[in-house]
Amino acid sequence: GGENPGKKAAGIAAADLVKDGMVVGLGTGSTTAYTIAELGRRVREGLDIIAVVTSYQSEMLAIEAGITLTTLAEHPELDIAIDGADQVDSSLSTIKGGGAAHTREKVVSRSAKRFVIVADESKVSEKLEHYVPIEVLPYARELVAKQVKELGGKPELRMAARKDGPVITDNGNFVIDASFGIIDDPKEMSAKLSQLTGIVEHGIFTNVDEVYIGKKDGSVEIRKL
Ligand code: DER
Repeated sequence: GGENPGKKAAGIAAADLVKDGMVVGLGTGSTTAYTIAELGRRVREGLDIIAVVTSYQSEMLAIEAGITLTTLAEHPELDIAIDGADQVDSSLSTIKGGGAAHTREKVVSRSAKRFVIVADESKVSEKLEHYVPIEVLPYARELVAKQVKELGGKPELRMAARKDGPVITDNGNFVIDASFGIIDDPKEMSAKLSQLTGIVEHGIFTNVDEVYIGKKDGSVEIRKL
């Protein structure tokens, strides 16, 4: 709860990348929420854009902001995608999925010419060590857990906070959070996780073009590959 000056600064700054005529991918989470609100303000002042969302959360925020929505089917090529992160390392490799939205987020990020992460400085780490969210078919949850253990990870089925039982994603699946400790080679880990049988998508993103890092004092550091 409460405003986070770093998230707000990063989220608003990234809105400057969105120009008239663009088709924008809108990510999920509390940092991107600032971007969505800012884009809504600029749309009211005449900015001409349409957007594709990545979750019910971003859809509700975009509708509230008055941003015209379209679908990925109608606009498979996006000009830019802006999204949050759980952790970003020094090579801009990123872990996402804290909001259980990473499957559509990854589809949108891969559909965009430019993929920008917005985050406060608490998300930045030399190496990735945050657990890796994995969207799994409920039917395959035990098989995925076993395979995660075989990779040296510790799997934990994500239970809901305000619903009995597990979190259910916007796609109707479960999430297993896999702790691996420090991930020295995110590309290698990403490839290994993509091989697992029964997963829908994992939360390691190695396709980030730039990161807007918001600081407590409201300043923003931009890191590019
Ligand atoms: O699920 C995600 O990857 C979201 O982008 C989310 O984890 C970002 O978190 P935030 O609320 O701190 O922006």
